[in-house]
Amino acid sequence: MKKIYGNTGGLKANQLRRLENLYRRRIPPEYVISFELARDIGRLSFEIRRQIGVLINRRGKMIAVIVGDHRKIVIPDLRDYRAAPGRLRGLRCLHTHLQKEPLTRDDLTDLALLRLDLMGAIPLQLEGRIDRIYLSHILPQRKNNPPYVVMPPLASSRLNIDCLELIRALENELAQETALYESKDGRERALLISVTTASAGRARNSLYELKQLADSNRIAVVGEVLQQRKKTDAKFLLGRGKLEDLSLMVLVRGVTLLIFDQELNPAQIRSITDQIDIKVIDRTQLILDIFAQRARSKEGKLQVELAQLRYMLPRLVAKNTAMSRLTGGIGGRGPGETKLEINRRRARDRIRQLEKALVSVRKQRHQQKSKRSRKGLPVISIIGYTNAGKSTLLNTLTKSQVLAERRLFATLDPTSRRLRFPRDIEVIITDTVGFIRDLPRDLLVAFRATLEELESADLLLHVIDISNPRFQEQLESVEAIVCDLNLQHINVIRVLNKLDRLTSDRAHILAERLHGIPVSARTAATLLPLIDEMQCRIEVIAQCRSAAAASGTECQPEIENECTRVPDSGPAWGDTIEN
Ligand SMILES: Nc1nc2c(ncn2[C@@H]2O[C@H](COP(=O)(O)OP(=O)(O)OP(=O)(O)O)[C@@H](O)[C@H]2O)c(=O)[nH]1
Ligand SMILES: [Mg+2]
Repeated sequence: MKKIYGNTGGLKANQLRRLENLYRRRIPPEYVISFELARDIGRLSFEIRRQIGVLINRRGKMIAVIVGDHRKIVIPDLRDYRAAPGRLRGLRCLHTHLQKEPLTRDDLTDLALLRLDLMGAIPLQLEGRIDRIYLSHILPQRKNNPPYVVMPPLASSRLNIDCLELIRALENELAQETALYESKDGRERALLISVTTASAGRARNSLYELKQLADSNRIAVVGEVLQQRKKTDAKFLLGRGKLEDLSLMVLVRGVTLLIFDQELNPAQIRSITDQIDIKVIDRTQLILDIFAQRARSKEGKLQVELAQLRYMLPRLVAKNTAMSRLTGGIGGRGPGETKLEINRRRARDRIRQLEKALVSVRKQRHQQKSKRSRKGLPVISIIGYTNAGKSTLLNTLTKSQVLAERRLFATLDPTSRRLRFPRDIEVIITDTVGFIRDLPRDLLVAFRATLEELESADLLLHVIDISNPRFQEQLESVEAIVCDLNLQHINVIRVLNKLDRLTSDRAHILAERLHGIPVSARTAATLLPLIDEMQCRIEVIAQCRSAAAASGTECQPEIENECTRVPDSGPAWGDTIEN
């Protein structure tokens, strides 16, 4: 027995049988629907006073028979008929309209959202007779608004419209359009979306950072959508109209992934994926994914997988299909071994397993750490927003070759180097993972190894990229994380980096305002005032320590900003260095 979808309650046995018989009908490929079929559906629909809809594939086979109410039908889940990027669904929908009305807004929205080949309405005339059909199709041209056209009404005697040819022509046009956006390298093609109550400026800045994160993850960004709302809707993040636009962009630009700048709750993810059949992730998941790819140490890898699973667990909705879309990770990379079809129970088991594994890895690390001697050398840790130039600073200071790149989170695992100051003081200097605004809590925990190193630092160098228009916000984020990690008792020098990108006046003003030392981490000569300052602070700390050791008390050097001075003639200020 074939399933009749929708509102079949109260129908008589013979009506149900006639509905079921519709599955036996075949439509010749050149016809949008045969006159006989349209006529029979019309009669039955008139009789039961409900709309009747049919979904027909390109071979003219009946895929679904749907019964609605007097105003609408609800198209069933079409996930088994996935549309490839840049293609239509391969199904057309035709349904009756009892009030003789032409295509409604809902019909056209469904056409666009579901990427149907065609959407048609069969208005019923007197006694359920039919005399015409309204048809519409997607119009795959850029800058086209709305994204569909309604064709002139078709007389019921002229339903031979070379239907298959029409659909093929549409898809060809679509393919040409998509080719404009196509990337041949198999990268994910993402649309970045921000739905926000924040100011446009703030939202744009945030989207810009999201783009950098996507770039860092080798994702091709094919478009950005910003929607400002008075207040956000807990259930539907986006309005239906916006979803419709998105759906078309997905279609035309061959988008494979939607990335939201805002954290999505499970209901929101569901409401989006119910409408657009595509992988959806948010900023946190993007960051987690970057970390998953870059983590090198065993502990780092375990931590990131744990963070990913913990983040996803509440988002694993009951439906299996949605799960696979959510947990696929980017580019089909699932977290660790657990690939696509992961379910809650397995996720929980894996979480427990990871937690256990971590305990033992940590134990080992602590044992090794106690073996590794620092010979009592003072430790300076470089911290700062991602991409601020921390690794570059470490390299220039210690003449080493730590990876420094124009991508976010180039560094994940900490690196330590020895550094000897001119006044013959030796220190250990460590480079750390970069911070970022709204760093997911689980990730902070994930980098405990790095962050534990920070706890034992004697001095923090907070590197700030003052050439970045958002440096103030970044500085505040880093300081908030420093407080969060309980590190505020450690002495900090603010290092104002990339001064080569600023005029010397501007650098001077910022140095005064922020009580920091301007440098260009790429150029050794600009680091002299910083080295001076570091030496000065370390000396004070060393003195304090030896005094404390002698008296058996704890060393609490009160040197906050004591040594900080703005160099009046820093070398090479304002010199431009090639990027
Ligand atoms: N113009 C200029 N660019 C710089 C300077 N210092 C670093 N950069 C560039 O900034 C980018 C990021 O530098 P990194 O040293 O990798 O930054 P990071 O803070 O270690 O970044 P993550 O490890 O990703 O958190 C690289 O392209 C550097 O070449 C500078 O003084 N001037
Ligand atoms: Mg780095």
